[in-house]
Amino acid sequence: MEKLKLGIQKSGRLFDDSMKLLKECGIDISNGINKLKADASNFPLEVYFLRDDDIPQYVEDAVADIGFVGENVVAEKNKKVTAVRGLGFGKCRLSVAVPKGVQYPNSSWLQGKKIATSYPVVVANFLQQQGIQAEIHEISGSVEIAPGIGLADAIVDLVSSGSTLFMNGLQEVETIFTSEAALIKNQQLTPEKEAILQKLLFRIQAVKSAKNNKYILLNAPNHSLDTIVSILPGLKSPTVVPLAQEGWSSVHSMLNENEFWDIIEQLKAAGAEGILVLPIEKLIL
Ligand code: PRT
Ligand code: ZN
Repeated sequence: MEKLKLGIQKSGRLFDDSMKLLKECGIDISNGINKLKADASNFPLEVYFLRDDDIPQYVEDAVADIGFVGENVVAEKNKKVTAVRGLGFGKCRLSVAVPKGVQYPNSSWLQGKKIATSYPVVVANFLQQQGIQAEIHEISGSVEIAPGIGLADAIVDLVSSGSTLFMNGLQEVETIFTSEAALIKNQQLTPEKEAILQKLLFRIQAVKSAKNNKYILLNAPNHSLDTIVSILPGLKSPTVVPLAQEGWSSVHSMLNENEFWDIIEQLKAAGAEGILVLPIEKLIL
C-alpha cells in the first residue's frame, strides 16, 4: 500500500507540536525518531525530519508529499505547493522593529532606509505594495542586533512574546504578516495519496474542534429547563436526563471556548447548579 510522506521540522520550535499533533491523531511514530525518517506503525505515513527552510522545496519536488511548516517560510520560499490548512501552533508575526524612541508614523518612514531581515522576499513584496524604496540586507540569524551595530535602521523579524526586541532596545512598530504552522501539500498527489491525506485531515479536524470545545454537565430545577436549554448552544440540542431527586434534571451539552464564561454566568443566573466542565478528546461534527 502506498504511504504518504510527511516532512516535519527535525528540531526547533515546531518539532514538539508536530509530534504531539500526530500523536493526538492516533498516529504512532515512536520508532526511530532519531533517524532521518520514521514509519508510522498504524497509519500509512512516513515521517521525514527536515530543516524547516527545506520543507517547501521538498514538497514541491514530491520528496515529501505534505509538510508541516510555518506560513512565514511558505511565503518566503514561494514554492509551487498548496497550503491546505492552519495547524494552530507556531503562532508568530513578522514585524517591523526600530530602535526605541524612534517616531514611526507609518511605513513611509522606511523610505531610503536600510532594513535587516531573514525574509527578503516577504519584505520586498511588502515594500513594493507600500510603494517604498529601501535597501534590504539579508542576514540569516540574530537579526535583532543589526540596528545596534549600525548595520541597519530597522529590522523585519519574527516576534512572539516581544522580549527579544525589548532586550535589544527595539520596538515593534508594524506587523506585515501573521503566521502559524500550516499543512502544505504537493500539487500532484496521486488519488491514493490524496485519500490518505483526507483521512489525516479528518483526524486533525477532530482534534482541533475538540480543543475549542468543552463538555458541560449541570443540574437544573425543571421549572428553569426551558431557559437553560435556550442558553446552551450544543451540537443539536442538549441532552436532558431526570435526576433521582424529584423536580430536577441533569443537562449535558457542549460549549465553545470563546463564549464559555459568558454562558456559564447566564446558566448560574438561570438556576443551574453543580456545573461540571470536562475537556473533549476528539470531536467529529
Ligand atoms: O533548524 P531549522 O532551520 O529547522 O529551524 P529555524 O531555527 O529556522 O526555526 P525555529 O525552530 O527557530 O522556528 C521554526 C518556526 O517557528 C518559524 O519558522 C516560525 O514559523 C515559528 N515561530 C514561532 C518562531 C517564533 N515563534 C519565534 N519567536 N520562529 C522564530 N522565532 C524567533 C524570532 O526569530 C526571534 O529571534 O524568536 C525570537 C523572538 O521571540 P520573542 O518571544 O522574544 O518575541
Ligand atoms: Zn530554518
